[in-house]
Amino acid sequence: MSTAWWKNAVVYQIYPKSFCDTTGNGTGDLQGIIQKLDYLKNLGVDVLWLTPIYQSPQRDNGYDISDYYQIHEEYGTMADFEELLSEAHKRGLKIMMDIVINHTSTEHEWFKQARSSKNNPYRDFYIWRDGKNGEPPTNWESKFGGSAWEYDDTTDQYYLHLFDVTQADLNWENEKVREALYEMMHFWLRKGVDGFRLDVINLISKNQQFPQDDSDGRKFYTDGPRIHEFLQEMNEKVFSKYDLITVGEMSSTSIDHCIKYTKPESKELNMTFSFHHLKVDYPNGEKWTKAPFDLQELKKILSTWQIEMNKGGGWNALFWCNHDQPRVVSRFGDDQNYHRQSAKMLATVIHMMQGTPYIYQGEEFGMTNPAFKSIEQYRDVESLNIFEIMRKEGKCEKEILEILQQKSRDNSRTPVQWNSEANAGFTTGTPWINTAANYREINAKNALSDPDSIFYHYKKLIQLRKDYAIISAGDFTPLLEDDDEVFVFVRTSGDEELLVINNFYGRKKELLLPGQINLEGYHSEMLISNYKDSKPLTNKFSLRPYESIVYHLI
Ligand code: TEU
Repeated sequence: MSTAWWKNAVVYQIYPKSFCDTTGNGTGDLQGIIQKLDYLKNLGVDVLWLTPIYQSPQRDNGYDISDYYQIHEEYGTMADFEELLSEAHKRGLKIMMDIVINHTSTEHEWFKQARSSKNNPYRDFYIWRDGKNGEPPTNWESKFGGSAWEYDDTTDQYYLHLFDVTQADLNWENEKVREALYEMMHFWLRKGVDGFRLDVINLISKNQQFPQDDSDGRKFYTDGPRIHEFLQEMNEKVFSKYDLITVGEMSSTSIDHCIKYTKPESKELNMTFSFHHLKVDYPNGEKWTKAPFDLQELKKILSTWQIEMNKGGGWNALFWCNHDQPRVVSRFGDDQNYHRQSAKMLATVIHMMQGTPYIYQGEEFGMTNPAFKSIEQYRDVESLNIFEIMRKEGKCEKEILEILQQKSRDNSRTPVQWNSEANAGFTTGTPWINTAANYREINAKNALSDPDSIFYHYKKLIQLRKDYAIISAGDFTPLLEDDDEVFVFVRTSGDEELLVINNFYGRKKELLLPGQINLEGYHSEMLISNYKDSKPLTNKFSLRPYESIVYHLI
């Protein structure tokens, strides 16, 4: 039934906790999203992805679900959700739910039953193993630090948790688990939701030997032995019955697997998020260091994924930001001296590639990292764990705080800056996490009243994707691959071309296009740029700081 409408769509991610609070309790809610639907319609996006809104103790802000069938009470009620769905649909906006099925909260009824005795019918819903000589069953590490196994003295066994100790991994080998989860997905689809984002979905199939070596164990469950079989089953039993958008969040995956996950013949998913391009500021793979980013590496990774996924018939989800990543303008741009120019340049890069672009709340008007000064300002379970671990390793507090300022997931979780009133117009109460201090200048209201704002640049990029088929369909070729200041690429479709030029730094750049670009006989038009007076197409450019221009050649 798939019409592949999602190939031309743009998705907007909402982190409800930080989006808009209508009750004054300091936490965003579903009514807050309803209030902002006209704003989102104006931006021009097609789909709204809501991060988890189910009942949850909120240890990991909803990625720890205690009941898949209830709305978390701070967010509202099921009636609020139904109202949101219908108000969104009235405006032609679709709703994508976040499906977290690698694990549940340890407060989920299944886990409570499972932990109570070895004979409980739910025992096998989770992954239990005996310890080895008083040690955990394997040396696998949790993604949030420490062992991935937790000892439970009721039954003298360990359970697996790849994330927080309150996020117990489900046992996908058990058919009853799979059936229960498919039934839950049908429940939401019957309500009328339009798609799913599947959390860490490539981690659900574990190597049943539970081997170990001197690594952290991820190779024994990432893109695991039965992953494609499980996704095909999910597709057959759930997705194939509806016209949906499905995107899998893939933790440290490979291009080959992503092709297999997303090519239509596989009947698995529509598209995947991969994260290799967001590790270019992790020297030697280490996230918890303060480090500059490597543009060469970034170009290489983006280009390779563009070319190889296209060749293999796969489809990319395109993104810079989400609720786990720092703000892109602070990360790969300059949020001080070239806030506007660099935010627009980065937007152009993502929106001119092949795939389905995702915008994370606040990105569309250039929200920045908040530069928190003390550990008391952080809320994220990962950041708080890592803080303790780094302290134990002997790092001084100042150094740890500098690392968190750059790398913490809370960088993207501060309240959406709606206007210059108290708490950025997010809440009339005390926000659950501090607002970035720059909200008086950087906010949605200011952006809407300025025709040259970052917001209108995003709006235009979204519209261009609707107007020019080449933007979603064209082939991708990188130019000037060795240049370490600019990212230039060409998109091609039949006789048509797009030339996309981006200066990634705050200095001028003399640029000569390579000989293979033959401009003779082409009519060229400038589609978008981030300076008012960018030059018509020639072979030679004197680019200004962060200048970014797209030409359409026909
Ligand atoms: O994230 C999975 C994931 O692997 C990350 O991006 C994670 O934040 C990173 O490894 C930490 O260094 C997803 C969700 O997006 C995230 O918010 C959840 O915490 C996680 O799954 C567990 O459900």
